[in-house]
Amino acid sequence: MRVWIIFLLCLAGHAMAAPAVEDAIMEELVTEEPVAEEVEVGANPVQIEIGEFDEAIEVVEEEEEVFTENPCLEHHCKKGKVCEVDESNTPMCVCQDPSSCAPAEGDFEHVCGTDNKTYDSSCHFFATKCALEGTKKGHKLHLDYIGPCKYIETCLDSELSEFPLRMRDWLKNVLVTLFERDEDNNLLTEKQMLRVKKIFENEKRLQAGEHSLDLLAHDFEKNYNMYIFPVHWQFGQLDQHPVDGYLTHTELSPLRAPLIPMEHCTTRFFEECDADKDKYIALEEWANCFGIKEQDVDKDLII
Ligand SMILES: *[C@@H]1O[C@H](CO)[C@@H](O)[C@H](O)[C@H]1NC(C)=O
Ligand SMILES: [Ca+2]
Ligand SMILES: [Ca+2]
Repeated sequence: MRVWIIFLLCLAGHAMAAPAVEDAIMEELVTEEPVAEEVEVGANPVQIEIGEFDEAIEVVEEEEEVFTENPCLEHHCKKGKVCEVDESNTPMCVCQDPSSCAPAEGDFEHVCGTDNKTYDSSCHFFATKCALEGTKKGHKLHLDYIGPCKYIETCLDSELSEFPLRMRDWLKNVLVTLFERDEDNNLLTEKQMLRVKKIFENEKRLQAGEHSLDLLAHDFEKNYNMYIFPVHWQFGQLDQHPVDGYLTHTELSPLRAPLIPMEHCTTRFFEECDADKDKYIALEEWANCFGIKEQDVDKDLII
């Protein structure tokens, strides 16, 4: 169980921040898991790479011929595909056979698809998805969350309203931690640093820790301005493929996938966040579901 939690947190850490701050983010998240400190993050054998969920990132196939022995060495394929050469020695990406994926070393490598089927690993999942490419079924299939499929409790209305309270507070703390750790200025840009500095130096800031929902709600009301930037920042972190002011299911994955097994309101929260139901979460929708007022939504904050 412990490894599992660390695994999730490493993932969350990867998605949200640079590896150097993973343990800090872990501290933020695992307030009820005191065992976390004993485990060395770097030594965790089950860490997976940042690109693990980037199913939609098509690596542009290279046009020019590369005169190397094996043309596949220079030819990158997206997840679920592998490179093969045809008769004329031209490399191309073809669907990977799931049986060629490395066998999973345990449950913690399993992933659950939106078809509520457990796949041995994300490799197995993406290989399967590739084989369904072009079909309606393949189009609808996404990686839903990390871990074997399980029963996820229904999220009640009252619980749903708690989700943004904790998430906002967490985002603010992640940023403050990044600021504190960022001696070399490479975790945050200069502009971001200035914004977070203001939050960090604000004496009224609610310190990181376990807080009641009442206190979180009260703080949001009183110190509303401190939450505007963290909400924008997280959106910018996710809106990368492409950077267009909209989050696709895949772009949201690094945040959702590790969170769903721990927070049963995750799916419903992000579903309802897409207010116009067009399958994309626009910045305005995102800001709104975190309680940021319309007049404070500012594309320029995403730098
Ligand atoms: C998904 O699968 C799990 C495990 O097999 C099961 O317990 C759960 O009820 C399923 N969920 C849905 C929505 O069918
Ligand atoms: Ca996008
Ligand atoms: Ca939308």
